[in-house]
Amino acid sequence: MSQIPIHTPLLVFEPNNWFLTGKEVNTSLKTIGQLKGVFIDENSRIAMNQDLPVYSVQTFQPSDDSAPGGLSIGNTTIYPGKVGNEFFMTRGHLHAKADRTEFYWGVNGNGLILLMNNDGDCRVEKMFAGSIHYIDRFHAHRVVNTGSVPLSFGACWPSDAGHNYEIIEQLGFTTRVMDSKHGPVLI
Ligand code: M6P
Ligand code: ZN
Repeated sequence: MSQIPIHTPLLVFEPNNWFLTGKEVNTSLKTIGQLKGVFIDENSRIAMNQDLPVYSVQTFQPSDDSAPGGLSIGNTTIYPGKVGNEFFMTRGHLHAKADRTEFYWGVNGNGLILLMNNDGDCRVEKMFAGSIHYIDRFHAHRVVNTGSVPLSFGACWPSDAGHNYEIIEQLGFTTRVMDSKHGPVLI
């Protein structure tokens, strides 16, 4: 018999419900009430059920390793829905250390990722199960669920990247994704 132990993995990505399970996975929910100022139609947002979930975020940072070289992994699920005519989406952020990059990959559903550079130019890519997206340095990033089922995506980023939400709160994304008679449109 081998003396070398075989360990169970730290984390499991459940293929049936797109949920990360593991001892130190942190799970949080963003509700309509927590997303003040994120959507263009603030009156519609205020009129909605403030406890309605918009998206859940799961993150795992091995041993709290935020020293350079460490990686974190996450899983985000954006529920289908709209505020006014604007599709549910993440807040979006730039990294606090803005030269840090990230990968996102689509796991379920359909949507768009917005990648905005310092000049406010937005690159928009389709997100779907199997799509892979490279978030380059100095690019703010946000994901929009344009479909009728939950949009789940994975993410992997340097643990020391941090989140800068202020810049998005002040300047916003130059591109928004709205529903229309003809389907999703970019404005
Ligand atoms: C991904 C990662 C996380 C991020 C989450 C939700 O899982 O990029 O770092 O927190 O998406 O995005 P946001 O923080 O912009 O709401
Ligand atoms: Zn990021």
